[in-house]
Amino acid sequence: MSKQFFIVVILWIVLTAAGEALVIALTPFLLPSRAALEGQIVDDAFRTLMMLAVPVLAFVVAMLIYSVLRFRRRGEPTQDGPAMRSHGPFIAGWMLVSTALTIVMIVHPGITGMNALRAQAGKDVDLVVQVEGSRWNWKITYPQHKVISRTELVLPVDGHIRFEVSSTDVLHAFWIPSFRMKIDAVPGMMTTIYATPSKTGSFSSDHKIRLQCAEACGILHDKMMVPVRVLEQKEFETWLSQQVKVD
Ligand SMILES: [Cu+2]
Repeated sequence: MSKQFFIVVILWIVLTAAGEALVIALTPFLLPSRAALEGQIVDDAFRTLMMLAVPVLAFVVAMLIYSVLRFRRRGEPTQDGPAMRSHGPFIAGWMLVSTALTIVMIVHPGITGMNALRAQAGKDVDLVVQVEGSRWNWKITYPQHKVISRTELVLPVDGHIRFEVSSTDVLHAFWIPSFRMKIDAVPGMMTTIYATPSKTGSFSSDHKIRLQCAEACGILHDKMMVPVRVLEQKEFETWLSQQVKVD
């Protein structure tokens, strides 16, 4: 093993170990608060992708650091550098590893994560909530209870909820950051997404618990938000009973 190769490999291992430690230590602080069961699947996928990305980045940085230090030139160059030579085995190895990593990511967390979300979505639905976006507000309907809310989205904790999402004008997107669930609101069609709130909470104490449009839909796009409130089942029923019924 040449000395150059040995130094780069050692540097790579050290940077990878430091990077993985940083991912493990910082991920809980980087991610927004989580308030739905489905969020665990998404967060696990995020962490796995970060951990797979670290060795790739570490290799590039290790090569860069070594090359900058080892092959640095002091003062102005007086002539052209040596011609570039291609390194066939190195390129083949790089392609092979990149392709293998991509396939791993497609299988896990790609397919395994989608299957886990699909299995979660397939559970019995406790509540249907229709969410209709229009520039620049959300209309929230509880069709089973004939209730409409335009000022907040109220949900029961531990209830498996199907959101039926639509739009009256342009593309919007249904997004509750702390649920990690997002889907387009498309004019002329209904899209569905499922979530199971896992803890009580509200926008007033955590601004990630909000329904936010996530599609640039016009000048007031960022204001297209309603606060979310997750209540105990009993409190949710009380809230429903206090609302004006519509036909
Ligand atoms: Cu919008």
